[in-house]
Amino acid sequence: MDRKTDRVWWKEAVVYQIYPRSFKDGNGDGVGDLRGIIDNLDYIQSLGVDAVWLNPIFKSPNDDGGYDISDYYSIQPEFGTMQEFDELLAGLHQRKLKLIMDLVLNHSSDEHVWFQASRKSKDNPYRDYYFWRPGKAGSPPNNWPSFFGGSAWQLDEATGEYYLHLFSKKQPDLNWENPALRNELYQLMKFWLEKGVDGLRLDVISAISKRIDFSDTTTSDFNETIRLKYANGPRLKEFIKEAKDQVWNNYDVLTVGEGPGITPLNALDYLHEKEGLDMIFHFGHMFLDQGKGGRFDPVPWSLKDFKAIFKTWDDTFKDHGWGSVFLGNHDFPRMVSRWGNDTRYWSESSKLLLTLLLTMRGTPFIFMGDEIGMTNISLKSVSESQDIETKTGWLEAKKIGIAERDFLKAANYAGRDNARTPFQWSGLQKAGFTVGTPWMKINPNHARINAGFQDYDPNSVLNYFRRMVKTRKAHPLLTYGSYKPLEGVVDNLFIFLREKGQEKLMILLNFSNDVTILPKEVSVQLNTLLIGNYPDQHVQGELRPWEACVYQC
Ligand code: ISL
Ligand code: CA
Repeated sequence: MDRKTDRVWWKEAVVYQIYPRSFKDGNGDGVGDLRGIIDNLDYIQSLGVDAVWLNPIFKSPNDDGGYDISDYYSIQPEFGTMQEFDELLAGLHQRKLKLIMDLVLNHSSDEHVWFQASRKSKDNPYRDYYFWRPGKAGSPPNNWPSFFGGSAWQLDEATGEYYLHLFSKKQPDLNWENPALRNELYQLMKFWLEKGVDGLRLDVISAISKRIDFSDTTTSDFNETIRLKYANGPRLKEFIKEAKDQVWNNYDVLTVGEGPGITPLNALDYLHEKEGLDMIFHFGHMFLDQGKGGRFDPVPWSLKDFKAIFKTWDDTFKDHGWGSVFLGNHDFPRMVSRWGNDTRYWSESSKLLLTLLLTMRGTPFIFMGDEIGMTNISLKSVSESQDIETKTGWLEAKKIGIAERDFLKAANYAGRDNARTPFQWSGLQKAGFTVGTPWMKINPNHARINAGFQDYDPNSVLNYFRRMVKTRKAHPLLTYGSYKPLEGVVDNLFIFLREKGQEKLMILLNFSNDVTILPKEVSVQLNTLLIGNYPDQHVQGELRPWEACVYQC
């Protein structure tokens, strides 16, 4: 039984992702916080979005941007108080906005009381809340690499054993094999759902079932190691089903799982109305420009491959399950810098990418700042990075003799700092983000790119985004209609049809700096232009550089 045609809020929603540390500082300490979000709920509502996905706001030593939780029941003090959380949730609900929280259940912080107890002794009742193994002749138990460089195992002197951490050594992996641990996680999820939270984004959910033989990885391709060794473990479906039975089925809650390593061939294993997740984030397109060395080994990408991945994933979800669509988030560079042209065609390509997000089949997730076309930042040295993945990536690169200049080039193209620069509210100093010293470098281009200016400019990226959201809402076929890409068009054009009943829309995107002639068989179908990203009328028969058009056929 599948609810492909059922109408549910999260299929019709446009979701806006907020990275709280960088959205707005409400108390002048240079760090974004809940007060800053509360004070800008009207701005969020003005976007026309339906839900907010908040990156983790739980107590954390902030080793990995809050993805290292030391207390699942309290708010990160820098972000505010539980009262402010309640105020934020009420403020969202008053505006008919839903809240999706980001829960990290694959690992905790090493400062969590569970881990503090677990490491005390081999027979501590909490020992098996984590994975402890003896080393092998003075080496780690196996050759698994961490996402953040080095081994995925850390020797703990107190008991002379290693503990597993797929991410940083301050993020020990939780042992889902242990039912007592699973029950603790179910309890904490109920705590937040009882408060009225509408959705959960489940961090690295694809990795919660470990292959406890811990056999070595046999590939040097890190994304293959994720797929074969970390993700898709033997009990993954079982654990998701149990969480569904124990918790999620008792609430009207959206569950969207972050699924590195999940592929089109097995994605549906994890999605099910009664026994699985509602959606996953898949990373097919997000690894397109990553070479064998992973994030800091960028390689050219092609629109041909990009289109093929969208087709493959749309095929995966066309009859069962439901897709999510995103082009950026807190883990990836800014979409206009990565997929568009953030110099000469900055405005056109920002709008083109927003058009793709809002006309593609699947629930669109818009990363804060992309609605105003925020771009990558250029770090002058690795020491300016605030991201553990870049800092440890540099340590690894140095070991193999890569020059800082070369590593920095890769980090400025692909690093996560790009997505974490403070939101650019105004052209004033510090971009209207804070009156204090910002925790992270602010992009100097905020003088030109900011929400304040764009709010008043009818042709701004921001107002185009607002119009594009309204267009999506006005045409339910953009939610529930079919998806059919045009094959055989020239490589720099991405053209696809959305159809439902008698209505048919064609979306035409020119991913290039060149004026491109439209094939005859396309032009003859074009009737009324619903929306386009050039202020003046569309020239029949061609697409201008980075031109996006949505036509009624
Ligand atoms: O797969 C990846 C490597 O390029 C990234 O998408 C990412 O590191 C991975 O998917 C897990 O991301 C999530 O968990 C991490 C945290 O650092 C990320 O911010 C979070 O999105 C560990 O909690
Ligand atoms: Ca603050």
